[in-house]
Amino acid sequence: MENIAYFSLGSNIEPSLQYLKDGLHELSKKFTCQSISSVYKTQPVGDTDQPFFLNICAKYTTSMNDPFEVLAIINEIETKLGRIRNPLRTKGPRVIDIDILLFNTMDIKTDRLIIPHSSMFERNFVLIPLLDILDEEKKNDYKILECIARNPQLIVEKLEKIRFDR
Ligand code: PH2
Ligand code: MG
Ligand code: MG
Repeated sequence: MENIAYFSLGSNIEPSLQYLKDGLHELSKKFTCQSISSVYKTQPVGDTDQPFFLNICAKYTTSMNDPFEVLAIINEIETKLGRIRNPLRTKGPRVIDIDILLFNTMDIKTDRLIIPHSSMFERNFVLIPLLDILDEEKKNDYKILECIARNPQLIVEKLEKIRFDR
């Protein structure tokens, strides 16, 4: 069976756009890319004293049924691209962050993985790119537009779309 995974990618260490492209390239080696949002330049949220981010969302299909297996691959890709975690500043600058937003219609809460992503509905830097690619039906199910309207205003600038090779 084909499983559908939506990912969020973010980078705020230069060259951010290249890190996003490299992230997509690595993801497409493991999963089948269906669509990629435009690139958005977004104001940092949470830990605000850091550079602007570039954020995108992407939809993939996969024969992997286990989201923990998907998580392990994502963590490998982050490490390969040079992600170093700072335990003293968990929301600080990063070369690449890849998060699983949705996996089919799965609803799980564990220590290592929460799906839908625990804070995605409060983050317009996730929801605005997601709106580009999310199936219409899911936009309604998750009330994405209502969530965006409810969230604090975010400075966002829409940039170009990344071309990708499958
Ligand atoms: N990621 C964070 C914290 N804050 N802000 C923006 N704009 N974009 C991000 O990807 C982001 C953030 C931690 O995951
Ligand atoms: Mg993450
Ligand atoms: Mg994150």
